[in-house]
Amino acid sequence: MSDFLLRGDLHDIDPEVAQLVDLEHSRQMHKLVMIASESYVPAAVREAEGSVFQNIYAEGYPHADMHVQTEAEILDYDRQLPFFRRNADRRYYKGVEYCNLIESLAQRRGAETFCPPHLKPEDLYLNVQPLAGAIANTAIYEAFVQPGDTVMTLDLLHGGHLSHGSPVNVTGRRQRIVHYRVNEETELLDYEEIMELAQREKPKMIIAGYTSYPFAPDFQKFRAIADSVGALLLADIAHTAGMACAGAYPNPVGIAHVTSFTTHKTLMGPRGAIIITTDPELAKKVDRAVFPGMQGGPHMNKVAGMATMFKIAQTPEFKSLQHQIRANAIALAQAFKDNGARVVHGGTNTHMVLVDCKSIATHDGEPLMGDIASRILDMVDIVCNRNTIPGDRDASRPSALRFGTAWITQRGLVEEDMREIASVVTSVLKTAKPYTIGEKRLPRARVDFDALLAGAERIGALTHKAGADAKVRKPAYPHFWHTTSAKLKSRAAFACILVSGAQAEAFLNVVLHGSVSSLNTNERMNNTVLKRNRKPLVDVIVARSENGYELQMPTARARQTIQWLRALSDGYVIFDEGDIGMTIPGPVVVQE
Ligand code: DSN
Repeated sequence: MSDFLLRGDLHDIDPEVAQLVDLEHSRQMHKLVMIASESYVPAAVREAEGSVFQNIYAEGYPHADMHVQTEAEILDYDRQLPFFRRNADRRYYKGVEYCNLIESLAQRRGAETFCPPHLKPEDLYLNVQPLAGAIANTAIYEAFVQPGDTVMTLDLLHGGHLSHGSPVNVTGRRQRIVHYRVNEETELLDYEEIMELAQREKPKMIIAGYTSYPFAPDFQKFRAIADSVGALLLADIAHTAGMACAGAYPNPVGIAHVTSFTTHKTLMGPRGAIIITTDPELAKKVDRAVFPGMQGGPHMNKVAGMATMFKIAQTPEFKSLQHQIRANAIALAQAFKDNGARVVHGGTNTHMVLVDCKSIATHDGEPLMGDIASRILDMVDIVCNRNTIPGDRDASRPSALRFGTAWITQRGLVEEDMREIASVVTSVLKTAKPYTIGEKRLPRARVDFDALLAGAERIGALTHKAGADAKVRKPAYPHFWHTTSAKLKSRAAFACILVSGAQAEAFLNVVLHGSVSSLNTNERMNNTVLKRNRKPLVDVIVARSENGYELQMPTARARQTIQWLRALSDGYVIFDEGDIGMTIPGPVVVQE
């Protein structure tokens, strides 16, 4: 019988998407990813996430009796299936007998993982269905605060989250949001100030837990503040959930009324979120707010991934990893200080470090800003993000960088590697000459080419040493601006570089000594590639072809020339010290 099951793997059916997946995997292994909200999700979790649980609609929840069952009881198929056939469950569709089991398993393992010593796993109520952290938090607002109620959270600019009442998020529109801030001098949370604010504003809900404040809050103090005004305390440990269940960060479960977290950051699970309470009445409100309040069918494939994630989270290896993540962040912060950069908030006791770019470089009164610094670091293959810090006026002009150590610790890097990273970051960014462009005075900067290249080479050595998924070591990542093929080491006397693209002529007219505008197709001319301050770099023969402009030069000079031309095209290196912000036309394509 013929069917329509559309068999075939991704490489067979869709080589284009397969190639993009391979390239992305290769990028992740060939760069140092230091985005604090990311991690490398283990293959086993991804396998569960890619499973046929994806196919199922399971609106509702497992049978309430399953809440108290142990893992062995949940997986006792001989008992579970007759029970399901006779009693059904709290779901709307049939065909969910295994969904009940996988969801109960994820809940049970999660309860065991987060259970504080004074409670039993059955005292914890987990909703594992929220599709994302912001949705989990919005559901919590839905469950516990009314429109117009006051909610107290850390200011986004000081480290709070979009879903902590930012005016551009739904959580900032229905309630009255009051922000606490870090102390201006210490840049740390000041519990007396927070208590005073709570007494004055009488919030109905207080949120503790942050996306870019690098110290753990004191959840006991927050609970005391919440109790003093009758507020509900929400601990949002999205970033630090993995550390919390490993004892590398305080576990708020059993202290806060409600705890929320995403599952894909330090917890290294699928993209999704979980809400935990220890109060069955609060749990009922949470469940109703998630489904049907916020969502329809849960993504059961992610729930399957969460079950596997929690199995991994209970291993000694995972616990060691989380402690090393923290140790690495502390070493990184110290190394930044040792290299003269200002570490915002004074340090860290989590997985993240914030560095004030203004402290690293200024030029003609213009400070280095976070966006451009993050772009420059991407060129040296360190992936991090711009971030606001206390003192910044708005979220669109952050003056800092946020670095996270989860992913690089997973790959085996340790404290001495953190010192190397901090040294590379500061040695590259110290060469920056910031400037602004346009009426909006958008912050930009350019750095020294040699420093940029040396930085990329040092990070290349670290990524080579770091652990990688065997599957993606080869082929090497092909899209670095700084890599060239082995052919350039050949004995051929001359090599040829092709410069193409709509801007090629205009680009070459700036970076070569002589204009190429007079050159017709199939004509050639002698010319010179210019380096910094328009000094000669290498003499070339330029030939115009159908494909663009061919630059012929001694093979020994080709690699450096390709790197230089690509860097000029990308726009982050200094060409003319007298005119740092001069626009070089581009981008162009520079190929061997
Ligand atoms: N946007 C995430 C972060 O990077 O912190 C949180 O949702």
